[in-house]
Amino acid sequence: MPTTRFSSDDEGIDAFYADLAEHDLQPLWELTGLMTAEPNPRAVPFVWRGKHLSALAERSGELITSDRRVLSLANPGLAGAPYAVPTLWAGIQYLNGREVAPAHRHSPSALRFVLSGSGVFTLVDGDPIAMEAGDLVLTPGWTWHEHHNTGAEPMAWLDGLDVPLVHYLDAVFFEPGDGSPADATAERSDSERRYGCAPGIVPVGEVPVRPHSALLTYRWADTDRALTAQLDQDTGRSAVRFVDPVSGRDVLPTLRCEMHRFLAGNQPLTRQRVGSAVGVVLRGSGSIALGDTRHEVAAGDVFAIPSWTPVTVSAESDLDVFQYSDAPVLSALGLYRERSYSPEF
Ligand code: GTQ
Ligand code: FE2
Repeated sequence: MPTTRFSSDDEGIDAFYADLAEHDLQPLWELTGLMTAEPNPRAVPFVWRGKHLSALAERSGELITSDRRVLSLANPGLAGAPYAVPTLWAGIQYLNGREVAPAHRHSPSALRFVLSGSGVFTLVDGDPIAMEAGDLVLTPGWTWHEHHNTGAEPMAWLDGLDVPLVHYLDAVFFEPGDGSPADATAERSDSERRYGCAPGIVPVGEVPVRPHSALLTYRWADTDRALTAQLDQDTGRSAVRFVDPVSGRDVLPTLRCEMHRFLAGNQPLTRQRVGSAVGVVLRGSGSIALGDTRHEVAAGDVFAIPSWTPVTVSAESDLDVFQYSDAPVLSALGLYRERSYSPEF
């Protein structure tokens, strides 16, 4: 099938355009939208309501038996693709009490962010990591992982993956486990014991060069302490980034993770960043302006931030927002930019 045929009022040019199409060629001078003054994302700024997410996840728990019971957050601008933004997957995973999501591994990297509940252990290459509210847990690309709900109560959490990006790059690999669940539990994961004991202290010896963080979980108590310590009293804001304690780099080669705190009545700041992001409200309430639209948000709400969308957060009660983005990719390619300014309300 020949490619798009362009047309012209000039007979000679029109015939030329027909021949171009016949040979699967297109004239640059007729193309629009290739070079825009600024990013022009197809994804739209969007909010999924926490109350809907939890109710629907709960129904999936009653109705569906599946290895991975996950509702994918599908951005309405992305033509039916199951992606929150063009490069990132966001999903609500739900495990009933005593349920297991069996082991597998894949080249896309994943993170889990827990909004509430407890009882689930994620085993990453056999290392059991307990998941509790406010915790960030990593399952880097090609690590084996399985989830065990050791409690009687169901538990849900947010999954963030780079699936769409890896898919566009035609780099998806997947391997199922052998089906025998390794149901280890531990007070503290091996990864935390070695790399999460104290800030800046890591074991002596050869550190294996890995593209991802040596520390596989970041506990809420630590995040909370950092946010409190770094609060700017004038602006009522603090923001922290999660990094590999060994290299100082982002936690995953494709994903940057941050936690932002806004005290009630904070001084707002508008931020624009190149690349796509997903945010989730852990605690508090307020309004988040995405472009020209202000959304009232509360704990559990998840939102999509397409590239270069101005974001302004105003807290009504102290607000904690977790965010993950594809910034390491943009950065590695020399494409990252950001700017911030005082909003004009
Ligand atoms: O927990 O292993 O939301 O493989 C999507 C793909 C979760 C998982 C998702 C996955 C997983
Ligand atoms: Fe997985």
